[in-house]
Amino acid sequence: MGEKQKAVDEIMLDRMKELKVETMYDRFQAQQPQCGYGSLALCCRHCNYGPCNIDPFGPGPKKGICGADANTFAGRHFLRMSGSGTACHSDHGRAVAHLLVSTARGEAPGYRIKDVDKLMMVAECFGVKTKDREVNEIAEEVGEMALMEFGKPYGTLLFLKRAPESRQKVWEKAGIAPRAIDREVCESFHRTGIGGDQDYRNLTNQSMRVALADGWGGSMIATELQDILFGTPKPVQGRSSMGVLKRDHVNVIVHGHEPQLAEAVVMASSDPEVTKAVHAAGAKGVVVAGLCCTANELLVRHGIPMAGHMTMQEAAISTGAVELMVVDIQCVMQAIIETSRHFHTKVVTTLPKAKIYGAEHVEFSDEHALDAAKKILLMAIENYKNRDNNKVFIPSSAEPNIIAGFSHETIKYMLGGRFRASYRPLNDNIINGRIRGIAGIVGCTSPRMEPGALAYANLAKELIANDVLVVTTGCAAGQCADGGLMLPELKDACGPGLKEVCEAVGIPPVLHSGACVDNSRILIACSEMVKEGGLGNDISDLPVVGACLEWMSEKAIAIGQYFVASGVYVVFGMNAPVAGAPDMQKLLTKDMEELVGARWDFERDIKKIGKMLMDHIEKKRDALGINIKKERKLYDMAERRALERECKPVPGHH
Ligand code: NFS
Ligand code: SF4
Repeated sequence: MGEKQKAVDEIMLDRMKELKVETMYDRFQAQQPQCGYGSLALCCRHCNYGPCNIDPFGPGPKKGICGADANTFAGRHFLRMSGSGTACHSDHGRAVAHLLVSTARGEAPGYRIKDVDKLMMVAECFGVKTKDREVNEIAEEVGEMALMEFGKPYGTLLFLKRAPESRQKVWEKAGIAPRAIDREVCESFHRTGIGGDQDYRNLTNQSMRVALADGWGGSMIATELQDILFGTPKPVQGRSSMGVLKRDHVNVIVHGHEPQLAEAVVMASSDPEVTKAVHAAGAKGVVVAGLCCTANELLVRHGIPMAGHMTMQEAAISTGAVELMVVDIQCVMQAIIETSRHFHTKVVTTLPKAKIYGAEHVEFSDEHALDAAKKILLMAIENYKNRDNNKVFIPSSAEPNIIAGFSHETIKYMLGGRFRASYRPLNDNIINGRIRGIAGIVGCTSPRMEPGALAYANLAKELIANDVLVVTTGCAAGQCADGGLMLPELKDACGPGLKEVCEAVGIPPVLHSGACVDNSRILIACSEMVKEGGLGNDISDLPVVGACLEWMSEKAIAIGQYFVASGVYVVFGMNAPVAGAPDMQKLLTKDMEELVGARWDFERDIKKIGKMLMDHIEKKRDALGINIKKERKLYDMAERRALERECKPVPGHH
């Protein structure tokens, strides 16, 4: 590869080739060419008259057997993806709500309420009384209220009122304020069956509503309740790279999404019985490392190392150094069973709703989490003796030290200082132009990109060089970490304005905010920026953008759609999932702007995306009138603060 230093995924891929281990890149090749109808959303098999195809170019059929046209095909497809993505994040949120209730009742040994402040905040938001009540009593009621959000018969979601009022009005006017979460998911599937909703515009309204039930519902419940149980992320030092696995240790990888499993494994790893067994097995200790979003959860809360992101799960096993990979749900590829057969690695599933044929199963429950976690660790230790040292290959690539753990509370605290946590300094720095805007870089990694291409990391570099502050989550965050972008020294790669701010505040220019469900933190941050004043009246006025370059999961579509429906311009790489239906595509990429003040863009050429994002940021800045340099340059931050004390900012005036 010439002079370029190889990235970990490239190194591992070479190794897997050497060992003749099949990879997702091989299977990706075997799938080429992929079905054109499917790629364009012109395939429907929602009933047994079908499958039906629509011919986009030639003389073939333009309708399904029921008469559904291309826009209906694509509208239904898009809604089903949004509904399915919402179901994933929300069912995860539900599990956390159950855990909060059982913890409060003392029925989940090992777990406890860690962040009482956040509990109080959520209690207030839910209208739960806190005065003269025990913490556990409040927590139980908050958990039950959260569970009600999934199935309440009347009203809209309680967290919606955390959005700026103007945004709530947009939702009301468009008729897309989500009701109970399960109801929106259920209705989405109802409407997309044969003979249901057959107007792509109406279908898209529902895809916004169900996606909002994700962002402001299921995902937000997951994030906030996890913070209550496991702690709100604060900046921590961590490591990311497969190099975190150790030759002389028992290596256990926790893979999936719901942090309750991973937290239990971490707790159990210091159990005396476990420590004793490790030493008896001749190992120096146990390394617990994360993969995919579980990794992000562990990293931002505890600084526990991250072994990799989505497209690296087979590679992690192929180090030959993993005694056991324990998984819960989402983004766990069935292929890892096959990979594990090349090595001594055991794969263990834990949830009744997610078994994999060929894996061992240790059932995990709130009541017996610690026991299950201990059992799993002992299985891993027992397996240590089966490791074939000749097969061990741990890429010794630099293990970048990273700083992660930027919840929206931390950002506020770091910016505003201890006594006056506030977004004021951030807003001021955006107004004075030191920071041009903020980009959320989120989402999956894909074999459609060459290994080592580091598309997210390169985009992040381009943005920070242009004074755009980057917030990142999910596998995109994992890749940015691998790209060495979360080092504090990186401020030298920033434009001069952003550099100054990062230095003053002590943050890296790329902020790791957690897992994919934690994108809800970005919604809250945007809402608070609006409420802080000076940057317009609504989220859609902010110079804020979102991007997902290598999307693959339906969850990514739900996330994109809730950002757009919340007023944030979003660009996705890869193919547009509705490309065979021009009106539907125009609705997403143009007409949605009139409805909700924001829209999608899809761009295959990843290199163009940075410019699209920056153009949008500048457009918003122009509209806010903050690009008139002479007005703003006169005030520095201290003067602005002084000014502010006299005249409180009126939202929307600048
Ligand atoms: Ni998000 Fe996380 Fe990764 Fe994509 Fe999968 S792990 S929830 S879906 S691939 S970012
Ligand atoms: Fe064909 Fe209509 Fe049935 Fe879809 S719903 S498979 S388009 S007949």
